[in-house]
Amino acid sequence: MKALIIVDVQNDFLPGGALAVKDGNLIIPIINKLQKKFAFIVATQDWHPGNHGSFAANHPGLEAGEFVQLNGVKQILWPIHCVQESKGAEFHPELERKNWTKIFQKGTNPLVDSYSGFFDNNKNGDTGLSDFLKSEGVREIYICGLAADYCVKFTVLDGIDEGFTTYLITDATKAVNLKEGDFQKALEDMEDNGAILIDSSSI
Ligand code: VGL
Ligand code: ZN
Repeated sequence: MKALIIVDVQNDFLPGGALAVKDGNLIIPIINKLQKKFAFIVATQDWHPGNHGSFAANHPGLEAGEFVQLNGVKQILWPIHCVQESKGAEFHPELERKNWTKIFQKGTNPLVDSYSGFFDNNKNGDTGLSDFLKSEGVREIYICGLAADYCVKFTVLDGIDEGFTTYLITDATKAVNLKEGDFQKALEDMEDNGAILIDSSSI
């Protein structure tokens, strides 16, 4: 069976949000249309406590875009975003949610960031997504959402590692692009590791 995984389509990653992805809103109608093609849909939600170690504000003297060591892992600092129960952490109101089977929250441990919807960045914490998909008989996963060069990419890479046939829906994702070319580089990383790049029109 195939599943659609919608990654982090939350207010803070959309125009006007704390960590806005340019044109992120343009993928919402594409994702809503895609959802009609899937009987099995899950979503991930970036869900940080206020004291999260990835927030620049929690490292006095440092700014977003700078790096720290967080529990032995190199961590880029972000503006405060997707704080649990905040408006910014909510899914965009135009995102259709009525057919979702389950939501997987990530980034809840203040000591480690979690880009992937499967595991946190040091691969200790497990959201349960892999076991859940496997227990439901899912073998192929189709991934879309935000952001292509962070959470989408790492969800794709872990999906491949977990043995799923993994598709990245290229027109249903947008990148943060901290550096020019990051989107293209993320696409290449995913493809080099075995992801199948596909346009939503061919699903
Ligand atoms: C994300 C940066 C920090 C994402 C989450 O969803 O791509 N990026 N937290
Ligand atoms: Zn985050």
